[in-house]
Amino acid sequence: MNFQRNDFPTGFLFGAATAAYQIEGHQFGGAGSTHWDTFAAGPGNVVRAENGALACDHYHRFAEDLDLTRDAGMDAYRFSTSWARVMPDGRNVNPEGLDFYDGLVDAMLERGLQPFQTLYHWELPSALADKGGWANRDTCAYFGDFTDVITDRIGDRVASIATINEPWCVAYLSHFLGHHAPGLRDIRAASRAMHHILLAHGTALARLRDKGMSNCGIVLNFDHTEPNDADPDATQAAATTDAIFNRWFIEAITKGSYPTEALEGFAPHMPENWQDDMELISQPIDSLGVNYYTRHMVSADQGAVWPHAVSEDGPGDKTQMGWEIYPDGLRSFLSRLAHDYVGELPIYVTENGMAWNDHVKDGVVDDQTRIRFIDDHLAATRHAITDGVNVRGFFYWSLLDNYEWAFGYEKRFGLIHVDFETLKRTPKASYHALKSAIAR
Ligand code: IFM
Repeated sequence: MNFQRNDFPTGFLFGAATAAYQIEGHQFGGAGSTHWDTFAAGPGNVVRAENGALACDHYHRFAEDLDLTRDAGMDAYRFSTSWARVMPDGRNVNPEGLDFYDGLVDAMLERGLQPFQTLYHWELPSALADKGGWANRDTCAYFGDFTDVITDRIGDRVASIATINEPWCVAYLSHFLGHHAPGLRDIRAASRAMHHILLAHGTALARLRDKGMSNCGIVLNFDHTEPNDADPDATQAAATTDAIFNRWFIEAITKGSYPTEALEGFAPHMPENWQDDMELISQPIDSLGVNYYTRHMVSADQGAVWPHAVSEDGPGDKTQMGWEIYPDGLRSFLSRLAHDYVGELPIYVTENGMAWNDHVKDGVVDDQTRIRFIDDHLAATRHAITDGVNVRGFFYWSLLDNYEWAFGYEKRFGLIHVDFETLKRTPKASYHALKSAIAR
């Protein structure tokens, strides 16, 4: 890598991120069925109908995984606490689930890793999905109850709590585009989910404030969006796409409003009196998590219904996901967020990474493309810091190869290779390169 730890401000955190369902093994420890289990069981939804039942078996191997995180010289570890593990039916507590996270947090602290918790990284208990999931307003209050339960157990030891991971994926990708659980293509359900996921954030944040927590935020994903050509309709389509993907959540949280371009489509289907929730949604946060992966080019499709837009991957080199590698987009978002929305508020890059078709050969995974990827995105982060943006840390996605949702186990994002037959962990060349760069 072309940087060293001291190229970043003192106290800048380097870490890796994971999420519960993608690594733990949901069949263990009394966790309840989630809407991902049922989505995966439906034909054509997930590659080979794979699910998170075993995943990386982190449930039994977390000590080894955290040893590897510590040995890489990392400062922090981003993880999520599965609602369905802690409350299998979404309402009643599973003591084993609480014990697991209690031990996990202690194991991080024993290794000198700051625990960065995310409350919801997509494991909606099936019992709540049956009642309408995120289209149902009641789910927000239930999420508040889950927040209370898990925070009462581990809140005294976590460095940071993010309420929701990537609300765009929870709401739009899952209820409008149908690519993630629950796999709906329904504008009414999508409009409600777009609002309710923010109401859940606001509800959880209020519960956390009641407990005196002052290390709270949310993790949003951003996708660099540009018009594909000079056609004014393409410019409009790109603006609408940007409003849905990049502005809806951050504007609600920081300004208490939704962008007009997005409301044009959603307003007729929104829950009644949604405006009354905006005060709760826009309570101040303590930090913002930014997930960034790629750029999309947008063309107009006036023959189609709203949002009259078609997105395609940008023209540059692609990852195994087919996503364009576009580090400038990260710099641009960090600056845009500071300038337009959060000012001096601490920002963490909570996810950035790439999938590649990695193989172990003679005990080695030589992932040079990932080394360049990380280097270039950390350079973009450094540029943003030089531009005056208050970026406090960077978490690579992901520590381990894992369950990549609708793509099953096929896409490998990890710094550490996982053989899904034997579950053997093999640190990749990128793990070793990052370790050398961030060594003290
Ligand atoms: O694997 C996901 C993660 O769960 C959320 N952010 C994007 C990653 C890569 O697709």
